[in-house]
Amino acid sequence: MSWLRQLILLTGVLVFISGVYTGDARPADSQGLVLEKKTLTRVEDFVVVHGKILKKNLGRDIGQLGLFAFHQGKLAPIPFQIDEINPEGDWVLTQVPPELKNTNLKPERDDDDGNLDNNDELAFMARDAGDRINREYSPPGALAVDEIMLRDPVDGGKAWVYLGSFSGKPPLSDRDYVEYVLPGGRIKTQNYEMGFPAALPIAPGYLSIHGSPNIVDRMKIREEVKLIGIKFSLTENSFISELSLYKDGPIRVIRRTRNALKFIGIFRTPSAAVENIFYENISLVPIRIKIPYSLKTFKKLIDYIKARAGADYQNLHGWRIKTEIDPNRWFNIDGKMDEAEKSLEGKPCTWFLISGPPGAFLLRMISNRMPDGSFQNSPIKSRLYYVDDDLAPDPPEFVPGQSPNVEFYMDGIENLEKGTLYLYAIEYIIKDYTDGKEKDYLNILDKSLEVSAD
Ligand SMILES: [Ca+2]
Ligand SMILES: [Ca+2]
Ligand SMILES: [Ca+2]
Ligand SMILES: [Ca+2]
Repeated sequence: MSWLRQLILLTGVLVFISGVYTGDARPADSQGLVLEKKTLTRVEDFVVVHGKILKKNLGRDIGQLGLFAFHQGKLAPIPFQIDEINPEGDWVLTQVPPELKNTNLKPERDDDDGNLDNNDELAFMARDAGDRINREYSPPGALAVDEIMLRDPVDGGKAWVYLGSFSGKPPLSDRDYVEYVLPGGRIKTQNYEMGFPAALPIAPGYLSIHGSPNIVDRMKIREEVKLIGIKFSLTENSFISELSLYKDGPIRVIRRTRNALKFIGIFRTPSAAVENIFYENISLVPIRIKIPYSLKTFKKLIDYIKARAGADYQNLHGWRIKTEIDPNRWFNIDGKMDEAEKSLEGKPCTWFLISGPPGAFLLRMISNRMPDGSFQNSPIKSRLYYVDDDLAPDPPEFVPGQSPNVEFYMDGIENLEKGTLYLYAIEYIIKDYTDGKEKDYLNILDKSLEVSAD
């Protein structure tokens, strides 16, 4: 029976070897390495993590930090950027546009000059996050590692990324989602291209989505103020706007303009910095306004303030629009106002969506949130201004007629209190739009991803 013994022995050895072999052959996805599979399904969100929760890497040189995710058996660098914010809460912008090289604009520095601190921001795209892995495998050569977890409050889906610091240059991804094209500062991504007139670099004058022709006539700001019986009016032409510093990373471009207002050709307000932020699929204008005194104090002097702001479009015949007023109802953009469209005028509204053959875009006006998404008590409320009429001029404009002109009336300015106010306009460029898909985009802010770090 020695052959039987040998067979048993051989089988045992084979089982043993195959066991060992199996273990060695799949180190990448073995039980020991992956602790939890990625279940997060959201793909459109960007993620911003404040330095203060990245405890393991706080104080370290930003140039020596790398971000990693585990996908299909491999831990690899993913695109990210860390943007510094100074103690006053302003962006630290480090790049000077070539056309401004001979001015006194200089790259800015944070007070710790390039280290990760509490208010600096790590930014990356949610879809790049991956599986959760055992800490001892992450990432090779790293001196310290923060494990960052994303959780979708809608369905509980999770995903992870790993921020590691190194003794020299970290391994980096070579993917770049957004391009800043100079001179002029155009934005180019897979989803859209946006350009700005030289005379008014704060306001986009060119927008192509997924290869469409330019759909923008111009951005409009129209304001009428009556003070102690005297009427003043402002348009976007009342702004003096100049291009300033920027920062162009793989995830977003932060583009600053400096803007002042001129009144009746004589007065000029001090100029204020405004930053627009551009991601691959989202453009964002967060405005931080410091209000030096309560406008309520002057209420007796103010007869009224009427203000509206938004965009007048072009080349959109055949597209459709829906709004928050009745999210299930479409209106045809055809250069004519019908009765149903007229009923939209002046109704409370914070978003609209326009959809056509190349894709769709969703625009939100947000006045009740702080930059971190938490609630802000603001007297500002928005209502819809909507005119789809090629024959109704609204000067000043480049393309005569409103085709359509979609803006927000901003009510309540006269009730502003002393302090800091945040206002956001956010535009989402949506690929392969299907009816109802805006819910995913509204969730980006309304049910934002929860971020924690360990
Ligand atoms: Ca800082
Ligand atoms: Ca810093
Ligand atoms: Ca119409
Ligand atoms: Ca027009």
